[in-house]
Amino acid sequence: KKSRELCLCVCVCVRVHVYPSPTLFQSFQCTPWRDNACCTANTSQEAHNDNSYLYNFNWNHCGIMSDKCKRHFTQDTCLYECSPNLGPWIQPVDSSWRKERILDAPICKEDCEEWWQDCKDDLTCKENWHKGWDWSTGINQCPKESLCKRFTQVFPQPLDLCEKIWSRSYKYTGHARGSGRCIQMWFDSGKNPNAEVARYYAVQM
Ligand code: FOL
Repeated sequence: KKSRELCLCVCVCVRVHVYPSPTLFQSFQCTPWRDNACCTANTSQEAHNDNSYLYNFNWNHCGIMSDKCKRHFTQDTCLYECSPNLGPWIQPVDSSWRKERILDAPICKEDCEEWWQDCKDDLTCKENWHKGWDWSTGINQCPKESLCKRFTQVFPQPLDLCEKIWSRSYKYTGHARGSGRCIQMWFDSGKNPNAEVARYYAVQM
């Protein structure tokens, strides 16, 4: 009983400090976007769930994905769904599940490298996670011919992960976090560095 009360106390404290906004908009890893976001509170919550209604996507298609790896996919979902700064890289597409995509958004070197490092010990059966799954059970499973391998076998370098996994949503850049030349997946609430990056590339393009 005591430990339950302690847990409740911790949860309440976290809420008070992390979500001061009366609307409780956003959740956990999507909070950096809470002041200006393209996603709803519902979507930001769903971004944290396995097999969320967003795309019914199963991260655990080759055994349970480690937490340290999954947090990068959650962060990617927050950026993809919530960022108001991806305009220069939005392209129209004609597919069954979306009318627009992002193409070649210049992801910061460190964000890509840390994602790759933290997923090194995890397994996957596919290089492009957008296409070719077996959806017969309603969630994506590895197709018969695709064996589970280490991420490092499927994605030898960080560039391979960031560029190939979502069909070139991202372009790997040599640019560093804070340079104003690359999109950051991770940043602290209240100082979104990606607005300046979008402005820079919008002028260039
Ligand atoms: N993150 C980023 N950065 N870019 C993205 O484009 C992105 N997309 C998703 C999640 N995070 C992203 C969405 N993921 C299917 C598979 C994955 C997915 C959405 C949909 C899917 O239904 N694939 C079918 C083909 C569907 C079709 O192309 O018509 C399949 O064959 O597996």
